[in-house]
Amino acid sequence: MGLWGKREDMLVYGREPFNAEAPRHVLAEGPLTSLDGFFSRNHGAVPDIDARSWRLTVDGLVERTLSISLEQLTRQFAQHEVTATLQCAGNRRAGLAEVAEIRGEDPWGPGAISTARWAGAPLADVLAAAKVLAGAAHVAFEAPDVCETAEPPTTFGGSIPLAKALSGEVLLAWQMNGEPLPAVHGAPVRVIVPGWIGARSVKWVERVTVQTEPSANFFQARSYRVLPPDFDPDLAGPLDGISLGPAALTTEILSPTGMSPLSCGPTELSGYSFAGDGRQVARVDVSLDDGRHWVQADLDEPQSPWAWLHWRATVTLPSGETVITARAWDSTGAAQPESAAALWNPKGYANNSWARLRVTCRD
Ligand SMILES: Nc1nc2c(c(=O)[nH]1)N[C@H]1C(S)=C(S)[C@@H](COP(=O)(O)O)O[C@H]1N2
Ligand SMILES: [Mo]
Repeated sequence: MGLWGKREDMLVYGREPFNAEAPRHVLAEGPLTSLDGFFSRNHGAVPDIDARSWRLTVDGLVERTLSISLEQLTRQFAQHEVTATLQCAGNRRAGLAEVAEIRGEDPWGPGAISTARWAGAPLADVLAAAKVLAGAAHVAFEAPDVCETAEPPTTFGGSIPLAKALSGEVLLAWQMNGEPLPAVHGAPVRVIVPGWIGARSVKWVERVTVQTEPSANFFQARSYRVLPPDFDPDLAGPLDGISLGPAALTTEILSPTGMSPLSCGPTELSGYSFAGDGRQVARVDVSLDDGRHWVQADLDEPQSPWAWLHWRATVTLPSGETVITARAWDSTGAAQPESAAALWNPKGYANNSWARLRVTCRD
């Protein structure tokens, strides 16, 4: 077994902070990702938290400030389950790095995305117990892990608008696929914000603050923002660029993997598509001629409105080299953008351009 209980074949970008994604064939295995293949994205060392002394503070614009133990959280609030896909804003960054250099960020492939069945208390129920006061607009989360590479070093945090926080799908989760939440995924309790970039699903959460403004934490105010292409991220000030929230519609090809030559003829392609907050994947097309002709893929039934779906299509691959292209449409009629070049941004976020995979076939 690898680090943090992960598979040996994970692609590990760093041991501490631990950052790793599964190879394509693991993501293709099914609608839920096994715990040992679930990607992990960390900005600091995994904190050592004693679940017995852990407490969650709920404060800010609330009538009653709460301090909740794990036992109180799990016993006094009804347990809800949500199957949700978690995707890092840096998923598929490698496609942007091919366009132009991206400094200081890991070149994630298609695997900074995974899906689990999360169980926990709806954040809305906990906020109802604290009674949110008038004027509240955002809910901020704080965790104790420290990112040493931030300027200056800082703990991790972020926020979501109050409307999202009060929607039933946002959880304070203590279980993942029926198991207690593993340490690397935020034990004892993490936030799960379905449909939003992974950074808002704060792990090891210790404090929930209801406030008028978004979180001033580095990871909300300065990082996870789409900067204009000509901005130097080191010189960008707080609130420069566009703050990322709801995830962008995206697609990847998982099979074939592009690693070894194929035999020509009918070949089954498969992959994932994920639509993000409040939208559904409505159609997936594949092309063998870079989008001049498209074939519609068959879609698997998604496990929930918050989960990716897998799709498959059979195409006849010609001899030699072919670039397979795939793109999705969502329930609003929007499609993915064609090129990574058009989306390039200095921190390499939100690459949701068409998936492209080069394969070679032999007769
Ligand atoms: N406390 C804390 N929460 C965090 C992070 C972190 O570094 N510290 N990383 C965030 C990011 S950027 C992502 S993509 C997800 C990754 O969750 P995972 O490691 O469970 O896959 O956690 C988010 N929550
Ligand atoms: Mo992320």
